[in-house]
Amino acid sequence: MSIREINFDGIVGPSHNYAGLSLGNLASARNAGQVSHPRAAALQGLDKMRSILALGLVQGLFVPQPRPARGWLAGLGTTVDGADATLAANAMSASAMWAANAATVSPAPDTADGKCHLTVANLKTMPHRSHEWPATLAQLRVAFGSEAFAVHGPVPPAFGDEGAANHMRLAPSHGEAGVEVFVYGVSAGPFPARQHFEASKALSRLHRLDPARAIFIAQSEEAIAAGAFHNDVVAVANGPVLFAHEKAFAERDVLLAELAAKVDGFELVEVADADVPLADAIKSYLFNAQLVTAPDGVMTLVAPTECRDTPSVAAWIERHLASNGAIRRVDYVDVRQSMANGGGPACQRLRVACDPADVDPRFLVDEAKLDRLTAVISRAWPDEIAVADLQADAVIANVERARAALLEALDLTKLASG
Ligand code: SUG
Repeated sequence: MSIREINFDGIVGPSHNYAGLSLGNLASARNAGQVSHPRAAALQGLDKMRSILALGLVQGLFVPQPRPARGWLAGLGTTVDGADATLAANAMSASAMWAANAATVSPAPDTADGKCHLTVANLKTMPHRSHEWPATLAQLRVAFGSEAFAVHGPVPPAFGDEGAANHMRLAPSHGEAGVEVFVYGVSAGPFPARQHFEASKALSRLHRLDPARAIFIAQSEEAIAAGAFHNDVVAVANGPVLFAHEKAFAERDVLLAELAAKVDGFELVEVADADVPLADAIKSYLFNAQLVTAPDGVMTLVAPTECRDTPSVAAWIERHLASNGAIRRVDYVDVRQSMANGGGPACQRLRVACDPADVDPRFLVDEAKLDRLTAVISRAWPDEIAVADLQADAVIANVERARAALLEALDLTKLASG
């Protein structure tokens, strides 16, 4: 078995829009009411996948969900036409594009039964995200249908779970036993804490982790209040390296002591608030970058272009690269359409360490497949969507047609209804 890191990116759905639905997500609030560009958004996502392939990594995808979410509206006793504008927007969100919130993943070397465990996230805190999980689960069951995986339904909705965005894994290498860090939120001033401690504990049990190698740590209240609605906005891990803002965690010293004791070769790359204030970290999404080890062994940060454009962040990156630190290369990607809704490069991907041979190949991509997807999206995705038009018949027909064309191109029409 050869375990490799695979990033499964959510293809940006044709209903991508800026309805401003996520309280505590500053970009989503700032851009509420803007006209979105679904085609450009999806093409930016495909270009990011090409950047990852170019590094020599394996790349995967998830498909957009059926929108509008007609079944969810029916459960609320209404329809697309009958719903008020807010409810309709909740049913039209393309938020499943942020695959880091699809599930939490514990790779085989960490689990008692030697399977790679995935638990779909219930995303119960935000209405527009709470109806994602059934279609996500259907997809996980196909992509990870082999014996090598154990796919779990959601943790009961009493406890909010937002998936891998609040989970990090540190290990000497992807194929070795790791330490899993579950980050939860307690209280957040004006904003909701989305990951509940009980949900994190449940995940560690469901995934059959060794309790000695699971760490539970609270997000700092200051980080959530500053707009870090998910931990992956202020921290990311790769191999034995933790890259984090100094204000990410409530009990920073406790976490670092545990990691130093439990992870062979643990290395901290910490950014001081004096160098990059929390507000700049959140605006630029420095930590919502993909920190990956290319096959040539070079640890690379695939960061949003906003990092280059934020002076404190650009200066920090320059100093770090010159200092011979753990991150040896920084590549920039333009995912501005997603960023405007608070989703950076790392939000768009679910990282799964597994043997690529165990994954349904329809969920893996190469350049040729990306070319085919580019053609479908260029032809079928709407150029733009105004929030006021989210219930318009023509918009809805276009969104449904576009998704059907994509499923057809990927030979995944069995996912048509969810
Ligand atoms: O849940 N934005 C998402 C962004 C998720 C980012 N994911 C990670 N950090 N892993 C969210 O807040 C936009 C809201 C709208 O469509 O109006 C939104 O849902």
